[in-house]
Amino acid sequence: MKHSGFVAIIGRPNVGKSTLMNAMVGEKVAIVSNRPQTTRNRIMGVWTEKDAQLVFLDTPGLHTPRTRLGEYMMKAAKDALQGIDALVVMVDATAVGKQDDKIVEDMARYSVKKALVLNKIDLLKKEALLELMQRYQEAGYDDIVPISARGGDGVEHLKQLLVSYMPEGPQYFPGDTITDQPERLICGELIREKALRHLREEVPHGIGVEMMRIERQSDNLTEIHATIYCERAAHKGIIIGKQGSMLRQIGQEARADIETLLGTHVHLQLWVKVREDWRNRMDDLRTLGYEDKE
Ligand SMILES: Nc1nc2c(ncn2[C@@H]2O[C@H](COP(=O)(O)OP(=O)(O)OP(=O)(O)O)[C@@H](O)[C@H]2O)c(=O)[nH]1
Ligand SMILES: [Mg+2]
Repeated sequence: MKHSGFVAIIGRPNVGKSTLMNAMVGEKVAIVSNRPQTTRNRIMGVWTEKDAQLVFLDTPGLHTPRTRLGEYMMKAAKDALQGIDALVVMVDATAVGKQDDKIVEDMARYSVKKALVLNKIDLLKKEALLELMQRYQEAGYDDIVPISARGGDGVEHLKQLLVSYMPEGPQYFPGDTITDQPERLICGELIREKALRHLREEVPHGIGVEMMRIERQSDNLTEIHATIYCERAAHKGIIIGKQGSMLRQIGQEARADIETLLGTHVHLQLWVKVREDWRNRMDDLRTLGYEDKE
């Protein structure tokens, strides 16, 4: 192995960090949604070729936490910065604000190689992009890289740049590793993704998924039981929907993705449970996997 190392992806919620990591790895490793605070854990994604390996750490979007879950998320983001070889700081080029400037400034202090990535350029006029590049010229980054994580523009260029940032190092993971997340966790995340996709306003933030059971029944069938947590009785009604229509929709979409992931048919049973204020309760956070491993 010639070049290898760890790359953290940092930025405000919803800028496209998880989309970028998936694009880099070439597989869906982290869930994506247009709701802010989609990612709640540090998620690893690995890309390997003959003489290079990039280990990406996708992180929860930086924000001021209002719950214990939020605090856990911010700690996960901060912890990801330890021992990295390079940093990708990402902004949404169509919506740069004060919070982004603060993050860009704070992260400039890290003494590792750094790329400032301007994402979503597919939605941006050239003049606006040039202006933005000008604005960050003196921000202290090794490169400013405009990309469209979703469309693919600039992604390969960024990857090669990151490889060039890497020190000489070992192959940290076997060549076929793409993530550190167990299958069980990814299944839960896929269910949460579909819930986020269909739910509005404050409901998505209060969603959690507990995987109750995941069991191979045969070579070609997996049985999965999962519980969707929400914070209010009113939310439960919304999640279930008219005659169960919403829950059915979420279940169908999640099942399709899980079948692709596991390569078997899936029998998916979903329940909905109200747990008031679970985002502030340690026992619930632990049950849902939001727990410090140290
Ligand atoms: N138009 C456009 N949309 C994008 C691009 N990249 C990401 N998105 C969209 O932006 C939204 C947020 O993407 P995510 O990858 O979930 O963002 P994130 O930064 O991981 O968000 P958090 O996990 O909440 O911090 C999704 O709806 C994506 O489809 C892009 O290059 N162009
Ligand atoms: Mg994310």
